[in-house]
Amino acid sequence: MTYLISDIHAEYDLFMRLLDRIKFSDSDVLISCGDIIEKGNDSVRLLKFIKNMPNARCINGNHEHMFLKYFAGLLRDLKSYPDFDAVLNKLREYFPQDGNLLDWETVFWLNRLPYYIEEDDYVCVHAGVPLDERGCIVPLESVEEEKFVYDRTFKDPKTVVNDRKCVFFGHTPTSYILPDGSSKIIAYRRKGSPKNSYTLGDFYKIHLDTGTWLQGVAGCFCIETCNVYYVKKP
Ligand SMILES: [Mn+2]
Repeated sequence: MTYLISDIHAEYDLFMRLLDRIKFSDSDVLISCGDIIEKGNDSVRLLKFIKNMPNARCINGNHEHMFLKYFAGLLRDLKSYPDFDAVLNKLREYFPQDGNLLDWETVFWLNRLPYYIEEDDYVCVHAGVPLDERGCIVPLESVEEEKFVYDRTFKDPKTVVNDRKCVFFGHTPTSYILPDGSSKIIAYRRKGSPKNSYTLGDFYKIHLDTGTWLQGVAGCFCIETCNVYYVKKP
C-alpha cells in the first residue's frame, strides 16, 4: 500500500504511532508532502528516521525550503571563511530544542529532496500547484520552488482541478478550512463520480494537513483503498 502524509512538524511520537496504526511494513510506501521539521521538538530525530526508511519518499515543504536557503547562505559565506565545522554548528542551532544532533549526511539528504512527485495518476506537492485556464496542472518542471511551497490559493475549496491526475497537498491545517473546525483529511470528489465509489480517480485533490502539531492529530491517506487513518495526542 502507498500512504500519504504531510506536515508532521517534528512530532516524532505521533508519527511512530501512525505507522503502528497502519501496520506499516517493508512492502508499503510512505510519501511525505513536506514540513517534516520545526514547530515540534524532534525535527532531527524524525528527519533521521525517515531518511533511513528504505520505502519513504519525501518532498520539501516551506520549512525545509527555509532551512535550505539558510544553508545556502552559510555556504556562500564560506568563500571568506572556510570552516565547515562552524557551518554544521550553525545548522544545528537551527533546531534549538532538539536533543538529536544534525549531521552532514542528513543535511545533504535534505538538500537533494525534490519539490514534487509526479506519477501516472497523481501529483504530490506541499502547498499547491499552478493550474492553467482549463484547470489542468501546468508542466511541473517549469514551476518555481517557491510556488510549490507557498501557494495560497490551492487550499481554497473553490479551486477545482480538471486534470486526470489527483493532487495531494498539505501546508494549511484543514481545521481552518472545514466549517466545523475538525482535523480531517479532505478528499474533493469529482463531479459525477458515484458517491459510494472509492478509487483515486474519484477525487481531484486531497488536502492532507490534519494539523499534527497544532491540533495533535496525525493522518494519512491510502492510495489503493482511499481509506484514511488518524492518531491523536492523548
Ligand atoms: Mn507548510
